[in-house]
Amino acid sequence: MKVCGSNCLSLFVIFSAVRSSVSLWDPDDHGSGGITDATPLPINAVCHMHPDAKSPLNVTGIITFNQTNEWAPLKINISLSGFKQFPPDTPDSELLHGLHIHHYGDVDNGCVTLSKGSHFNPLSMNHGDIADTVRHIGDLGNIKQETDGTLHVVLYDSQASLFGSISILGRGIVVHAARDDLGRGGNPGSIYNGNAGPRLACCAIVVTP
Ligand SMILES: [Cu+2]
Ligand SMILES: [Zn+2]
Repeated sequence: MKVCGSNCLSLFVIFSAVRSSVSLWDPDDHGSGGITDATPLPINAVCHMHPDAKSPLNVTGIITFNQTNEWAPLKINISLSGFKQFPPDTPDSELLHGLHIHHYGDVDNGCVTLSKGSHFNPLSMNHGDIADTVRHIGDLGNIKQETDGTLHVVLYDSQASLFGSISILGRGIVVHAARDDLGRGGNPGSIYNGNAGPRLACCAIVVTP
């Protein structure tokens, strides 16, 4: 039985050409390490902070996340600059900024999409501090800037995680202009969002090697 004639040869030529063109970019595209669902722990993630379009400041920097396994605490290393500068004797309360993981992480349109969702809250809790049992998973408390406008803080968290069905991967982070009242403000906004004021900058949490 004749399945194909001269067409077979041209089909083979086309197939070979596609194969060879694929092989030109395929190895680089998938990298040499090849992270897959079966790749063992740990997970590292990063968030590249960019200023909100409405902010008068130029807060930028990087937040890195490292977690060795799903039971280990999440290490959050925050290094930012561009905050307002203050005199050396400024009280701490003026140097604090609310930091939240927000539900949405799409930063293609600046911080606009993040503002359409509130804090990441898959367990339907009230707003609180990072050290509280009752809190949004996205509540990372307050971080304190230096008077020179920089900020270097390392946090360890036992609720936010890079693992599992309520992972923070793909969510957004917002650093706010004001101090977060941590749910203790005694008004409706307090247990909802902590009244941390306008957004200074935001970023998306993405996996990195
Ligand atoms: Cu927020
Ligand atoms: Zn919250």
